Amino acid sequence: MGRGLRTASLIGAPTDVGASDRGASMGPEALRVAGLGAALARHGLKVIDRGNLSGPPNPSLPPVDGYRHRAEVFEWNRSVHDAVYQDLALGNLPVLLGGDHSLGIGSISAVARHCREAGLPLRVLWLDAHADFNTSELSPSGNLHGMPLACLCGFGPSELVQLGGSTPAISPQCIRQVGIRSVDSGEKRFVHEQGLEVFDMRSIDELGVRRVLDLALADLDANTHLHVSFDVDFLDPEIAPGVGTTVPGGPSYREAQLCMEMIADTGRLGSVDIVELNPALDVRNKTATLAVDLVESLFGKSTLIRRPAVQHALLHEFLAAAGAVRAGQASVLPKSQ
Ligand SMILES: [Mn+2]
Repeated sequence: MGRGLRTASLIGAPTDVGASDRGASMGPEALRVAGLGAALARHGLKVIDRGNLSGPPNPSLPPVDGYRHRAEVFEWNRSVHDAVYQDLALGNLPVLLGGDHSLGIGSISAVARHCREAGLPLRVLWLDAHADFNTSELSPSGNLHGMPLACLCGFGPSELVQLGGSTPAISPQCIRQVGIRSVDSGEKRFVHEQGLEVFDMRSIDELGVRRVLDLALADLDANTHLHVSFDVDFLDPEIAPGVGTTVPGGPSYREAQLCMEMIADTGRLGSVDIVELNPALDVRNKTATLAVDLVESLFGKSTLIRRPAVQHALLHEFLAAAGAVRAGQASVLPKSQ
């Protein structure tokens, strides 16, 4: 990192076998149509579009032993794992275009394997309305897109749990969840027992995005690989209607932008999932366009070329003067520059 051009590889996984609603299988094309490749290229990345992986169709069957489409979810995740792992080995930054969120199992187990082999610490930032920490016993639906984090932490079907070659793929300690506002009742207890660090919407209400992201991104060191798993349902459905499982009360446009910009500021971003975009439920591809806009920020788009020292100096000058104005000691705002 920091040396020469970084290469982002777009990996499409057009499937919705892990979801409740059909349509997330069209997500990769919608992201491409919204200009994802060109947007990343504008931010100094070399972009390789690897096209779409292939896998089994959606058989639309009911759950068997607590899981829907277990075999199909495994097939897709095995392909995702292999593709992501291969790009990481080449030094590229994989961008998984989902597809439903069960694909996070393949993607993150590959990232975890890469980090284990390279001796890098891993931080997984999970931006989502849901905790995705269900098990077959806890899940009301059996849909595997509600279970990826539990699978990654060792709880789930053996073939998914073992996908990355070491079980569990990750420990709950490396996960930070942000934006959570819908957790099933049994899942709630399990998340607590496993000690997941969850920044739910209440914490964003009370602390603000800035403080929450400061906490979620604390203690990254110079080697840390930061993986962002961005479920588009993280966003408030008012601005992002194109998802299957909308939950009201999510981050606003500005809150989401700040979140992405703060992640970019760390300079540690190593891999990304963009999942659960459902064009069948979208309005004129508006959610895909928004997702691309936010991903641009994730890769460093900002309004200004920020010079932290100068910005802070001006801010302090302003705040000091504003305090003086309130105290009746001054009547004018500070001259800028
Ligand atoms: Mn999710």
